[in-house]
Amino acid sequence: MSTLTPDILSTLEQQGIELPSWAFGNSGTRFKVFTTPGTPRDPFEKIADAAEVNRVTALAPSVALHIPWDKVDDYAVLRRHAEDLGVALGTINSNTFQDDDYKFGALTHEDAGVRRKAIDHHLECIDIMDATGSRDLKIWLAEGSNYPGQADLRGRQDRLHESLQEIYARLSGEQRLVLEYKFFEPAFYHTDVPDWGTSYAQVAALGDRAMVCLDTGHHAPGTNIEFIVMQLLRLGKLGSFDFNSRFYADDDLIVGAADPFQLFRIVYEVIRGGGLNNPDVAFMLDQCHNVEKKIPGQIRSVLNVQEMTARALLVDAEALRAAQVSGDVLAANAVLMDAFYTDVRPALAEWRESRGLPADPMAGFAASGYQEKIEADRVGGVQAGWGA
Ligand code: LRH
Ligand code: MN
Ligand code: MN
Repeated sequence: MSTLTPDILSTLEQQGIELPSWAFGNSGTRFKVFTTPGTPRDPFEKIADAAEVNRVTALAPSVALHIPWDKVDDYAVLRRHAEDLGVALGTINSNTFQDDDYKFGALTHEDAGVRRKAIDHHLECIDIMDATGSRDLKIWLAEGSNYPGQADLRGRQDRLHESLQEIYARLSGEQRLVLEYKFFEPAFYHTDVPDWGTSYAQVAALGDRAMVCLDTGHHAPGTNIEFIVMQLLRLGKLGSFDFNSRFYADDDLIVGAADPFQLFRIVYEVIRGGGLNNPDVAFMLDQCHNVEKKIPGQIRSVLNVQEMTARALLVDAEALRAAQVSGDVLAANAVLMDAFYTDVRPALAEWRESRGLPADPMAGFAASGYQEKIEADRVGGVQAGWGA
């Protein structure tokens, strides 16, 4: 355990990464959805699969739901099912992107009747949060236009504000609203919440319990995402991450797969911004496993986040600061790179074993027989929602 100090290990022990229920369902591109043997047939089975990820990693204590993909008759029953398996129900995601009524918008729509329907959907999501014990309502809006002149850009911002205000007013206690931005897609000319600035402006107008959600795949290529992380933390408005990785656009690949260094830099700014859990920024995954097995895909993902967190915790903050103050460019850069290049995997494996976890969770899961069992037991799994 040479590289990781007791301080670092106790910080890592508190790390929790929320899994998206939809990562366990079938998904694909607009060209083809491949079915995967063993795919869950209902939300109960998705949660059982998520609990497996937590069982072999102790890193994934909660599962995010997407409504209506995860609609059930009784959310208290789903909650108990999750708790029996050692996990909690987490963020509730609304969905206003798969209904014909929302072709020209939902919370921003010109027609008050359509806005009413979309607001009511969010109020229903808050009722679900009351039953599941969830803290966060996550809103991503697929709203925008394809052609200049098609939409009244300014009127839509005003209507968005009014709609969000009504939703926000329904939250109670510790509940929060997190507003996710995305620079394009499905709309190609303008998007109503395209960037962190718009999301920030909208949530700042609501109140303290409204925050920004940063999905790492939702920026133009070359965007300095860690700078946005720093700024939102500085402003006290970073509520959550949707982690994934991308080569081109919103690829939803395994976090840390395309650019581990970027993940390291992002986590470093979280730590620099106050620590891993202070302020309380939810670490969530938002991924799809189109061609690889889903449970191992999620295990790989949470391990990638843990590894980059361990490396970010290794940054010698004092040496870095001294180099920055003295204007020693190369020394400052070297402090960061020394931490990034440290292979923490052997130390993490040893630490896991000391806590009764498999040293290699990928191997631990493979040896458990769970994958073979679900492949034999489950026939006719559901789609994650994309293309459904
Ligand atoms: C949109 C998005 C958003 C949705 C999820 C399924 O691209 O990132 O978070 O809820 O994908
Ligand atoms: Mn997302
Ligand atoms: Mn996305």
